Amino acid sequence: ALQALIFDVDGTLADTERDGHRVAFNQAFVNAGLDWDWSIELYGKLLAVTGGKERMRFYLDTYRPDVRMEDSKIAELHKAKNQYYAQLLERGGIPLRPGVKRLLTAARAANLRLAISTTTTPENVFALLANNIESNWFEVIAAGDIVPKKKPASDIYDYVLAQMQLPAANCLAFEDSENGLISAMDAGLTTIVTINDYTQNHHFDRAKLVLSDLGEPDRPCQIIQGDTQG
Ligand code: XBP
Ligand code: MG
Repeated sequence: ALQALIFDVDGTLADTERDGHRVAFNQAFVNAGLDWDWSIELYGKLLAVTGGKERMRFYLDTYRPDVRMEDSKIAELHKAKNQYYAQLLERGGIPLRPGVKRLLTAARAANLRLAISTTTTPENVFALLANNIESNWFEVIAAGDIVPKKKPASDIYDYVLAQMQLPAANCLAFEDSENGLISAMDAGLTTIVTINDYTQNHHFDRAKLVLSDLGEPDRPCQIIQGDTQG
């Protein structure tokens, strides 16, 4: 039987990328005197690489092969980015996606266990939750560099399952991206995808169900792929 729900964060619990992380990255770049400016469109391409530090390295390798940058400098920029990100969330910048709070509340009432499996830095998860719900609703918050290989590797979901001492068959994962879906599926999890602007053209063939979002009573979700039987 179903015992736990495991959630991705960025793009799934909230639309944090375009108006959150991306804006914060650009603030960090300006503040460091760099002329990098990640447009909405470019950021969509950069999202192919998960993890903020890894994303900056990918950007340099791909678009600025002339620039040399130490890992320590990238780590410094990443830290500054996350501070800007936290400030942005404190201003109430980013709400949870439709249906998220409703589902979490219903799951708790049904005694389902809850966990988080994300590529983002732990502080970013706490910043998002602090402005929306109690972080103690989640018994495991697996985030960032806690595993060496980020999504699409299954490591972060494997880690959550090990922590919860649950077989994948008793859990359901929620994701928004192809990298996230691959990660969850490779950990053996049945996965529901809620798409967003950045991920709507990703391949979700292996998902159990693909939805526009989790919906609200006055604004039901659209079923993009899959059926509701079984
Ligand atoms: C999304 C990501 C993250 C965030 C930024 O991960 O790829 O890299 O864009 O986070 P998920 P950091 O959807 O799995 O939560 O800068 O803190 O790495
Ligand atoms: Mg995501």
